[in-house]
Amino acid sequence: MAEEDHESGTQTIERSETDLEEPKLFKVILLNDDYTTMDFVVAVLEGIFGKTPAEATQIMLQVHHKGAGVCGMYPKQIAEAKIVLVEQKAQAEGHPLRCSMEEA
Ligand code: TYC
Repeated sequence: MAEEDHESGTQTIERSETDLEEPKLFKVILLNDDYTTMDFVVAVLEGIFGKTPAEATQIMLQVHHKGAGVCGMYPKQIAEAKIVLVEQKAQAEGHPLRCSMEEA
């Protein structure tokens, strides 16, 4: 949107909020394995991804049965940080749990 000031010859360009780019979002995907306990996965989904106990159980079971499931969608750096947190907690507690991410 441009407004001309005819006396001074200057032009003011206004950029409306809708021109701002939304940050790209990335899906954090939890992967199944045969060794991580179901309770640990539910605790990760509650503690790191802010899920309710019911949501966490549903996502955990979907991963267990289908092989993978989405834990949430975040800007790139947040998604990367959450993956590091999951894998650090898993390693500290002796679970092989892994995550991946993909552009949403
Ligand atoms: N498959 C695991 C088991 O039977 C449970 C599990 C669920 C592991 C989800 C990882 O992301 C996962 N104990």
